[in-house]
Amino acid sequence: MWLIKENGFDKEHIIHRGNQFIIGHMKLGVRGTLDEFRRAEKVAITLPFVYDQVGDGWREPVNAFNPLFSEVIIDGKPLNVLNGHVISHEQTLDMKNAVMSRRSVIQRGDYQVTIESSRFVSSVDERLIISKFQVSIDKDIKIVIKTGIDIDIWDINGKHIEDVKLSEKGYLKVEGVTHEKGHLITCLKEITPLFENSKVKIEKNNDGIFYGIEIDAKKNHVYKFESFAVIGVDQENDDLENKLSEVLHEGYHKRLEKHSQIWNQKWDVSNVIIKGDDAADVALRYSIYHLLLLAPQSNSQSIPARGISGQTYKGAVFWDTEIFMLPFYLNTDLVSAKRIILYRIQGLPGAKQKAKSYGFKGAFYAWESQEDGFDACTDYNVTDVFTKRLIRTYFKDKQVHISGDIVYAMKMYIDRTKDFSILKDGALEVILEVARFYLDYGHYSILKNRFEIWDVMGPDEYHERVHNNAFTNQLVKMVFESVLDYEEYFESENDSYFNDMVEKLSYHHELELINKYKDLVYIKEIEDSLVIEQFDGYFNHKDINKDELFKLKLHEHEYLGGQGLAGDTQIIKQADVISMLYLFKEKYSKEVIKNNWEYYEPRTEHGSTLSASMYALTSCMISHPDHAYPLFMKSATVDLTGKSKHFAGGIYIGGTHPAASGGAYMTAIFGFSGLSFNQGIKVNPKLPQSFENISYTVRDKGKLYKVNVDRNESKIMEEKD
Ligand code: IFM
Repeated sequence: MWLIKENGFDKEHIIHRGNQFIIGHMKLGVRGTLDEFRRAEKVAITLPFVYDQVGDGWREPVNAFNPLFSEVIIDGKPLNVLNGHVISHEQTLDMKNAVMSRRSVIQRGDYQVTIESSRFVSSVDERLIISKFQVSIDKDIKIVIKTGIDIDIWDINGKHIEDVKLSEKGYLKVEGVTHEKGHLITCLKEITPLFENSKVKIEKNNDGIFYGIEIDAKKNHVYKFESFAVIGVDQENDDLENKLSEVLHEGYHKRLEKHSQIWNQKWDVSNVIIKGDDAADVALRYSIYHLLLLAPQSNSQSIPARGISGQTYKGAVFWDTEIFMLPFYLNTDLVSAKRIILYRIQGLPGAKQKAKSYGFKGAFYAWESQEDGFDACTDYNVTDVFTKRLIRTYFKDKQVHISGDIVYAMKMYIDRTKDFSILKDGALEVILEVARFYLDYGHYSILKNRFEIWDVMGPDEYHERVHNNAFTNQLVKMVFESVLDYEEYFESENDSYFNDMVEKLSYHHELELINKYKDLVYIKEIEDSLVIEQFDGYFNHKDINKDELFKLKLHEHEYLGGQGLAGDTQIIKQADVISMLYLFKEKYSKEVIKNNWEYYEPRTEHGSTLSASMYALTSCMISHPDHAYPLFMKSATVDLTGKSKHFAGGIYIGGTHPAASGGAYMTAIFGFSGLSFNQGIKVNPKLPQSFENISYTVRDKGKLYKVNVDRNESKIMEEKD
């Protein structure tokens, strides 16, 4: 099943459909809005990793001009799904080819208009958006098709593009510069009208530049055109004109063929087929579709937490990418996996700068990372819904686990690929600087003879400024151990690189401390109940039932963390100890995992879409795939159903959820099929009731394998690459 289809039109679903039907790639994110939609309907052509800040507003990615705008005007008034009587409406995403289409039949007075369109963002030429549009009416009538470049852009903290110039040069052109860094953004558009006897006028106004094509439409005749647009940033603008004329010459279908070939190649190595459960099969494919859209396109790109779906979360990269998405790329696309790592290597100066700004040594990575590792997170990231005042949050300054997550990812990359060269590409320096940061941030307690890490926030963001978060402390230990492991690696290779780096970074003292503390990092005890306390004193918090707590809410979007309702209770926002148990599974028994699962799951809000998959994965580890199944489906369907938080406090946080997509993939592959690489490639299936079979392709150490997991028999076969 390759199609996602929605029938019927409901204004309430406009924002969600924009996310659900997204197309594009890491250079151009095109929300799944309709041709006639404008800023009010949250149309966005997002330019990932091109950021801008206006005044004190949040720094966010720039939304470009919209060349996909087209509408039909009859009797002097636009006729569209928003103002006409919608007889039928269908929106489709063809995941195989990454093409979005719509078909709407709209009635006004005594006539019905049928509008159809399709669009794709070329995966061959990354600056190109291609579409086709057609209209027919069941009556002879004069119509105007208005199509052009809309410049009235939806921005959350904009207006980001200034000095906008409109021109017509045999094609439509709009250019403008961004406010902060003066990036030149250009958009060219041309159409090839495939109908005759029309008059074309050019309209230029505050909304943009448009062709108005006047047609004496004949009953049931189809009027159609193809539209080609190129969007460039800075030096990419140099050959936009050539690109446009080249593509005009080739046309929609030829370009689609080339684009589809690339998508089909991507699917060849990444598709997963679930037999026996169509809903799971399509939901997982949809998750993979998102991960394919989001493959970084250069070494200075990683993956923002809301993908390419707009400006929420400031278009920034969080730990989501390393912990929840990287495993997909390690299995299917090593170029992207490496880029995810290189992005953090490039972010090292930013991370050192951040550590310094707080008075620490080493590298403290950005909680919300933009270009060059700049931290876009603010100290006041949430608004109080009652008073409209900003609430002090501690994501930026206390979620120190981010640096350890990055080292964890580097280690994962090296373990899976055996590509130790990444250490020389900068990963070793990152690891050393992260360890240096933790040495400085934590402290050795003489009385307790242990290394403790105080005043942090774990993945559960509701509990602020806690001591010895189990998750964070395990990561710190892992970072210290990694330093020594890589020291040993270079020694075994007779390579002086490690020692040279120690010299270069004046790291002798740190190395001594790491040797001293690596076995003294305080790892939270396993209690008699086999449960691990999330942080010092967590068990003393009020043990209230989740539903009871929610009943106390006075506002749907009120913030529960910090001083909010959950702050002094045991209700947690998202998997915390459970995430630690998944990441460090080799250190804990099944019994411990089971007891912690049973303790923490009822106390977890799953208020972040990162949460469900960690519970699903650990559920498989304790042989409860049927408990994992609903959590897997929750992760895999979040952007299909739109069932996620759209507000935190008063702040809009909607968009797509690639960490949930990655988590769903991980659950299917590592959970249900039980894939592991530790002792060669192996599976240990734990299929939920509804699955008959799961099959997929996976790369490991330069080889490609076809894995087929059945209830009775599993096969892993090497394939030709
Ligand atoms: O990184 C997450 C965080 O763990 C919870 N809030 C949302 C962030 C972005 O997805």
